[in-house]
Amino acid sequence: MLRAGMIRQSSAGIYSWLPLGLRVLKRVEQIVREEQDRSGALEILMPTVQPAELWRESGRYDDYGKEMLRIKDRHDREMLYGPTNEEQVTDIVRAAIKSYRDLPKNLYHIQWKFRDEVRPRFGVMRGREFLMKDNYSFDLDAAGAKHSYNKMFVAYLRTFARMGLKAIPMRADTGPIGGDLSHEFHILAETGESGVFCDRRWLETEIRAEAVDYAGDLEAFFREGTRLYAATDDVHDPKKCPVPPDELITARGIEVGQIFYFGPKYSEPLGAVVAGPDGEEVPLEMGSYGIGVSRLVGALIEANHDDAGIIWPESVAPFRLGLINLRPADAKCREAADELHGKLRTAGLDVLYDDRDESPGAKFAAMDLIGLPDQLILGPRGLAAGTIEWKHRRSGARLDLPLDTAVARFAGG
Ligand code: 5CA
Repeated sequence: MLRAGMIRQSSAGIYSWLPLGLRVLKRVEQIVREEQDRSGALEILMPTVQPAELWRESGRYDDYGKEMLRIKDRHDREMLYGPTNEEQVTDIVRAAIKSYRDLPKNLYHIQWKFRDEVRPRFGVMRGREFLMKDNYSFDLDAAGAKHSYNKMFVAYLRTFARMGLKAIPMRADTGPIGGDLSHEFHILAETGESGVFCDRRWLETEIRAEAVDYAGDLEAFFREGTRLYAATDDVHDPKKCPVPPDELITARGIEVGQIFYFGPKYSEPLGAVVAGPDGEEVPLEMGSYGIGVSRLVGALIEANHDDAGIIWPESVAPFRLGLINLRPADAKCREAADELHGKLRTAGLDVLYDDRDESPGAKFAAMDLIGLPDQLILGPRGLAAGTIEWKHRRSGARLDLPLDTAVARFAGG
């Protein structure tokens, strides 16, 4: 990411997102958003800086430890840079929702978080400041809360599949968020930070972004998605593992999301209650669900690269096409490349146009490193023959196309 000019480090675990990196981050964010919206979750935006009082109400102000960045404002009021938002969202809901008739609700935001990690590393994979999608579900009872959990289970599988990622749902520990039901979604990768265990059959199992009726019963879908054993090393117990050792894979994983069900853990201490159908007040049943949006950018590269650089899946690529003008100093080449660039853009294609005064070799290397799905390469020889070279980044396939068919080839497909 550094070499491709996507990000620049500001301090340990804190990065600026440069034009190319930001485009990918926004595309990842948009896929996450669309799948949240499709599931019926509502987007909000909560602040990054939160008052300490809220966290005192839940008891987490003291429990959270050094990972929480604590700050004081000019009036000496204790504040914090949010590492997560359970308290904040519960505060919103306790003020707004008083009756079971307003349930269920699922609120999400895509907002920067800060965790003062002991060892920030692997760039955006474990940062201190990072972008997370986090949402919070509110239900009247445990059955409703499980349905909300299942919805997110499905939405997560769809989200990652749309990015071309195979993220395996694994039983996981709940850590400082709490509760007793949790799954982490892991992409298997040698560079992954987490130790994971799973049934060998996961390797051949395809995860599809199926269309699902979120109002219907999702339990069958959940059971199917958890049929094969998969667990993180925090909860994996060799003595209790149902998979025989020779059918079990020990691997590394990148955790791109985690979902939690924790019932009334926050609603009870914060007094987020609703009147049930019989008029009795009950604390809300809650769950929370996170996706590491900025981490996903790194995870996508881990899953899609070769020695020359990144190979973006089309769904998240910063630009659909790269256009290289091999000879910008040549008037004919410049005219033809400028004209093609204009036509491609008019056809609605995102094009990265390299008309720099650099050697062809440097341009090829940069374009491969940046990893756009397709490249169009225009030079004097091709131009004389009325052709342009097309290179498919992933397969490496090259083909000379008639220049006048180049736009039609990529527009609308
Ligand atoms: N409140 C819950 C769910 S919303 C929560 O905070 N869950 S979490 O701790 O599991 O974080 C959600 C996701 O954020 C993780 O699955 C991971 O993908 C991402 N994440 C967590 N810590 C970092 C970090 N230091 N750098 C980058 N991404 C991170």
